Amino acid sequence: MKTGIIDSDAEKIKVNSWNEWDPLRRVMVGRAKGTMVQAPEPAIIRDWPNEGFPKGSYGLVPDELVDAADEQLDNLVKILEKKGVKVDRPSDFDFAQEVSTPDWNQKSMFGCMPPRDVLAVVGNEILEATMSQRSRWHEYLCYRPLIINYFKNDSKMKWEAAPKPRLSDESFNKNFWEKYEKLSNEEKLIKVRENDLILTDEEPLFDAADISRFGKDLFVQLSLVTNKLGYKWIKNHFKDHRVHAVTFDNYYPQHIDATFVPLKPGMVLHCGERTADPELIRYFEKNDWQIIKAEKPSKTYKTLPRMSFCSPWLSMNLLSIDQNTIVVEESEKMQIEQLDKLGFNVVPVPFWDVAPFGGGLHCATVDIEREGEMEDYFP
Ligand code: DAV
Repeated sequence: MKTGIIDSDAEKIKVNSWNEWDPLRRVMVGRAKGTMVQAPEPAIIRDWPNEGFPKGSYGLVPDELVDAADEQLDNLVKILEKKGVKVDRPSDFDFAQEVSTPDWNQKSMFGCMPPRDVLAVVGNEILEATMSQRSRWHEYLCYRPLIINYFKNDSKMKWEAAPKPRLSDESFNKNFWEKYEKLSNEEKLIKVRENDLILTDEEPLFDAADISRFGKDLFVQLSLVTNKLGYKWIKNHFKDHRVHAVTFDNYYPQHIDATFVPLKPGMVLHCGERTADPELIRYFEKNDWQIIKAEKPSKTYKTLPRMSFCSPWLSMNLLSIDQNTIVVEESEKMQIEQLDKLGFNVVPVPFWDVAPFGGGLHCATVDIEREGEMEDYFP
């Protein structure tokens, strides 16, 4: 099995990443190949009749989409390598397999994109998230060869897996989607604020991409894929951190990294359309952080790529190479110009073809090593 790690650099591996902005040394980049349109399950509805995937059907994402995405992922790898960043890629895996646990049977898995959803790197620890979709229950397996290699070659690395969830019917609110779609926007936001969404609090559930790392402070978004018990588990697990639960005015919250994105100490990019908890804003302002309202995305919901289930706000789903250098999708001209004016050196990279596989530049990557230690940016 190809793991992307060659023996000569094995001894140099050091899992260490405390925030989203310190100088990047090693990163994992996902793959599109093998990704499935997920078979039906309580957590999600996929319905793309014009693409040959009407509700209830499932199967491999069409080759032309896969090839376009893999080309952009490979191109990102080259750019990162040129900048001296080590890049690791997950293994091939047959996601078309039917999988089961004692509680359920699921006709397909999903893919090895986006790794950010599955793996949280907090300091010297790699934490495998519970995930909250049956099709993603086994997804950690495609990252395991890399994780085992890191573990073998890093004397300090901590490796954890959050409790594997059962994801039985009790973990999901019955007929949630049907009822939710009938609510007014105001009613939806009340539910979002209370995290009364698809997931029940039967057991802890979270995706790693709902965690945003600011040194000693971790912000965890309660969302469609992260419940209150998931937050509680994260809070109790990271004892040396201050762990905050946050919500935003977002009708379909899923992952914090297109909503509230740190750029460097003292500066965070916020999707203005998604109002934050006043308490969160106060916390940042009290500590003299600048909250920058992100510029408009280049796309609208109508012009998103085929089969994409993300929002146009992938425009602010960035990957920082260091405090001054940020990789941004190349067609996001207004976002690029804004960052440019703020003094950042922007590296434009074509990446919208990756969206149908679950995200942008931040989603598609997991930083394994950045320089730096844990610092308190909210003293
Ligand atoms: O707001 O469109 C994007 C992040 C998906 N991992 C959004 C979520």
